[in-house]
Amino acid sequence: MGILNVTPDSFSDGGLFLDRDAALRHAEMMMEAGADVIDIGGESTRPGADRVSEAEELDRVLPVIEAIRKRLPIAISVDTSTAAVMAAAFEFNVEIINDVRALSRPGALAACGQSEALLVLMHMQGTPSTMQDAPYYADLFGDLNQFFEKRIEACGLAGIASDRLILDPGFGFGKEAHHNFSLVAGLHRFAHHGLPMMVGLSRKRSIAGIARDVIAASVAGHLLAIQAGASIVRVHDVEPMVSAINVLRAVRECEG
Ligand code: 9MG
Repeated sequence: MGILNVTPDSFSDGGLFLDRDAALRHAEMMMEAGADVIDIGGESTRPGADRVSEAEELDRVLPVIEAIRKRLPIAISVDTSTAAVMAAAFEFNVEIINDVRALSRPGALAACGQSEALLVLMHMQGTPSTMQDAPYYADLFGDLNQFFEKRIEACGLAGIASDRLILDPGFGFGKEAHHNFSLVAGLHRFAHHGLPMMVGLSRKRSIAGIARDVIAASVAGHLLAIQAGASIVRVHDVEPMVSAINVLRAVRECEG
């Protein structure tokens, strides 16, 4: 999954893709590099980020969704927590809603219940403005598993079938580096939910904090996550990620 942030303050790409044509070109580049999905987001979720208005988020993402849908043969994911944005995105038959708040904002469950899109339920402790203020877990895997159970149950009550759900531990969302790396190592401990898992480590602080080459380090982290059970990786740098996945596939094909 290639990341397309259409925010002015995104921590990794500095809002390069606010302009619709630049966004389209970048999406096309990621598609040509091998991305299967483009994840379009108009509300920054970096630590300390403020909320944007619904109108502003719609203004940022809708023209880009429309342009990509018209011009590129690629699946679209929309990174949003806002029910009105979800509803508007469904008019373009987007394939995935990627919600870092796991459909907890008012109206989100109901909006998604009206669609057939796949839904990413991500774990976050706190909110983007406070989440990195000394995050603490009494039982990291127990807390996340309980969270996933509750959100899967809430989806079921809203009439959303569990085969539409994807789980994401939310690297960097209310987690210290040691939490993030423990989650990569223990990703299999979420496998009993029987749902696909997605991860996003791309250029995040825990990665940048231990490596001079943040792109190589992101690829390595994602590859380890795939080995541990992830089936979707959300990345800025598609080409090196796809190259690494090709090697993994070749090795797996030759496994005895
Ligand atoms: C929007 N966004 C930023 N980081 C993310 C992550 O790790 N997972 C998901 N699902 N979305 C993310």
